[in-house]
Amino acid sequence: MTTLSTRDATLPAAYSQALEALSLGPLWTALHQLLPNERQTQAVAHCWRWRDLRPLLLEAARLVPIAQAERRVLVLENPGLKGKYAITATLYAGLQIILPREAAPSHHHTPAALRLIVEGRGAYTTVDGVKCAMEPGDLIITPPMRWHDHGHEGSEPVVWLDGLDIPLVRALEASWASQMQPARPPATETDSSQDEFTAAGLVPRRSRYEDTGYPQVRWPWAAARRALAAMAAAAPAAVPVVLRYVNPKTGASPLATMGSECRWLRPGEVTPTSRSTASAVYHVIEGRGESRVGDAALAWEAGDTFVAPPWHAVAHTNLAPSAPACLFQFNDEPVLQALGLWHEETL
Ligand code: 1HN
Repeated sequence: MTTLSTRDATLPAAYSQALEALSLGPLWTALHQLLPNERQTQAVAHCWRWRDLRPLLLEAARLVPIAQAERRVLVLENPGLKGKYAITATLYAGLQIILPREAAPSHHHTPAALRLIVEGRGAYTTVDGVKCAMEPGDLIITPPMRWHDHGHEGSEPVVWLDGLDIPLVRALEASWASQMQPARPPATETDSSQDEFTAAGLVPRRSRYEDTGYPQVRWPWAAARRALAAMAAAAPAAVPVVLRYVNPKTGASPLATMGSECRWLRPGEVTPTSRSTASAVYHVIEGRGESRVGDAALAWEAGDTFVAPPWHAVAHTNLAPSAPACLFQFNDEPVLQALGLWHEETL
């Protein structure tokens, strides 16, 4: 937020001082800053290239022991929000790296997190004892106040994108985390996406997993990709191919604060342009293309992450002549929807 003008230079100095002395401020000096006629954001459109980030992540893994870092993460800081550890006013994003045989300790906290696996195999996240395998493209959520840690049984570095609602939760002064505890062996070998939520429209009458209100915490990319490919094969060219990740028992966003989607762009496809009051972080799972975000043209390829601040017109283009492009996206749409603040415009 920019500093608001709280002084009216036309007032007698003694009057302004009297106001200040009593912790009072004139509204009329700041009214139009509080309620601008155009939507405002300090966040800017930006793309972080995997090509640039990957060597720096591998170097972090050499330089910083996991025991010291607890979470070995490079944070994607919006250039318009320097020092805020935020990619938009409400969302946080970072890239986390873990090496074979490392363990990142267990904690729980009020902010919600989601993870999209970028590279490598053999790592896992444990969410309240449920072991979630991490394969490239998988989505895993850690809902508020669920214990989680990360382990690695494979042989290559594993990197994932973390998305959290920390800037929002901090604005509400509701951010809190437990002390770290050593990671404990998972209580299950699989998560419910592997044995209970394997087909759309079918939910177990009774789950063998504990009822936490979050029946599904992992969405394997293999299943999401199959669903996208089937939809793309059948949908007319003008129909965008987008799937939302949902709680299979309610159809709502699995997390109250963050929504997520995956999108399939057919070769050469250009999407319609739209803007909404939500902010969104995109991650390229496969393919190459370009997205227009406001006035910026962001070229991207697999592994890149880019941000669309609120009310920025967005359109995506798949630049490959014969291959699909797949974009993952997370956003703050559920919050805006719940507060009656969500609007969308097709341009
Ligand atoms: C966190 O708990 C994780 O558990 C990653 O992997 C990133 C960023 C801010 C606050 C908590 C994790 C985080 C985080």
